[in-house]
Amino acid sequence: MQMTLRWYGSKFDTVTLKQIRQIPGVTGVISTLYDSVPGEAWEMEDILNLKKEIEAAGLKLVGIESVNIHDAIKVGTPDRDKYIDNYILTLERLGQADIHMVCYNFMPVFDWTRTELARMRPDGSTVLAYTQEAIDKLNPEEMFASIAGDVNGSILPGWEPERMARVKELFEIYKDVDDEKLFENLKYFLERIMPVCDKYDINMAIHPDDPAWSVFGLPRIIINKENIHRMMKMVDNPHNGVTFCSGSYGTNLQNDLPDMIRSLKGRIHFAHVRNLKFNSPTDFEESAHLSSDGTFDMYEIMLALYDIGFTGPIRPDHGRMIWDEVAMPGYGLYDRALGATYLNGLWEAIEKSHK
Ligand code: DNO
Repeated sequence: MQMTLRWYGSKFDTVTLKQIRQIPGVTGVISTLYDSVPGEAWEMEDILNLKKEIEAAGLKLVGIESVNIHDAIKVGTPDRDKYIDNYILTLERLGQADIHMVCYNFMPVFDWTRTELARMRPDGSTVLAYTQEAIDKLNPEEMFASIAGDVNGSILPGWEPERMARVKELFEIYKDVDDEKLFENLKYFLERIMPVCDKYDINMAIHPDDPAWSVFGLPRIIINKENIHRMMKMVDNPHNGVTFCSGSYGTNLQNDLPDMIRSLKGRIHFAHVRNLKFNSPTDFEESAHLSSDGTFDMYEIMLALYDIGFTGPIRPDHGRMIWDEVAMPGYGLYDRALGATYLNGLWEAIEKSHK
């Protein structure tokens, strides 16, 4: 595996490449053109500039998270091909720039959902948290307003203010889209992009829906083992794979994470590894990565990745806000650096004990 950190680019991130370079064992970053608009083709020059900046800091641009998908593609409107053509152009350019992993999601309207961005834990750290009760009480605009004060001046992926301003209209365009339709539209998209992925050896890594169930009545399909296997079978190509995100699949305690990993041998193209602490089945918070701080057995998760011969990029995921850091919720430096170091430690121990 290759340990990486997500980096939003020098215009948007409080964390610098120099800091990332100093985390032991982190050799690459996962980045994106954060101000790109879904549906537009990325310019070659912008891709190369991003790559150059990262390489100048002594790191490698290991993959993209995310190239976002235009709503027309998810809804399946008649103009979707134009946006898929642009997506293909972006993939072609990424391939030409020697970038071979793209993380994306197929969640309608929002990306991930949390009901609190700064829940205080007993040690004084603050974390992202979710309660179903809060979701059931609020509509999306109310929820956005309730978390907006805690963003620390950052723009949260999938929760951009321009998008929130159109939230009613977005719900309207998804009104006839159910799970089956979403699967169909995902299949159409994947079938169209696979030839370019084959040509440039680009691994597509779909990110799970987070939380792994329907929110605000919207369909959500990338939520469990059965559905991921359905997705991979419907377009059976090794480039059609997944981002295994323990914190997202793990929101549903029915998901057996090590078992899911073992069933995905050869198709996990990217791993996000983090822990959650459940206070009840419908209330969880994002704990430190350490097993004993949360609910998951992180050793078993890393062991499962080891057992399937995982060699792809991995990153610690959301960190707690600690040591008075002010950063995008979940994406500060300190706790993610601790997470990377802990995951590297587990990996080293697993490797050595298997020799
Ligand atoms: C949350 C992230 C997601 C993820 C996208 C992938 O912190 O894991 O925003 O990047 O869903 O497209």
